[in-house]
Amino acid sequence: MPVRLTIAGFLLAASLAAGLSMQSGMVSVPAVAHTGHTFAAGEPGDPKKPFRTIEVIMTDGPGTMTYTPDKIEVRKGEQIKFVLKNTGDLAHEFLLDSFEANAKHKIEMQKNPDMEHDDPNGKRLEPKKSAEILWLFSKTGTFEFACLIPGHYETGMKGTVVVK
Ligand SMILES: [Cu+2]
Repeated sequence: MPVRLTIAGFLLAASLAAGLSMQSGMVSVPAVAHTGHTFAAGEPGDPKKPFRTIEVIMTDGPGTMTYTPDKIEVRKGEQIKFVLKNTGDLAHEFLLDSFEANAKHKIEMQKNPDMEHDDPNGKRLEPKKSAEILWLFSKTGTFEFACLIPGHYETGMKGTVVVK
């Protein structure tokens, strides 16, 4: 993708300008985040403000992959701390976004299945790991959380948040 190469080239140039040495031959170019990423579902929360905690269990079994719960309702302006627990045997993700953005992102993930997520609105969890996301639902609408590791969404790893 020419855009990514351009950004990577820019970052490399920036690193060099910042005085990083190439002598080791191990200069690491920072991974380029998903291009055009927006927070359709609201914005990162403020830990100093009140929040409600919702635990979301991610798991897998023979022919099934699920989130529990898979339907969540919140009020506009409410902050939710998602406590994510992967109790399955496979890695899973929780990516909170619009349906459209998740669908687009899913196509990217098919090309790059090992894409790591550690964003304000999304985490990738190895088996038996947990993580938290504090989120402010500042807009009404119906949003989606999804696991976009190839095959997982189709197997059932999707859920909705309705913001009223
Ligand atoms: Cu998954």
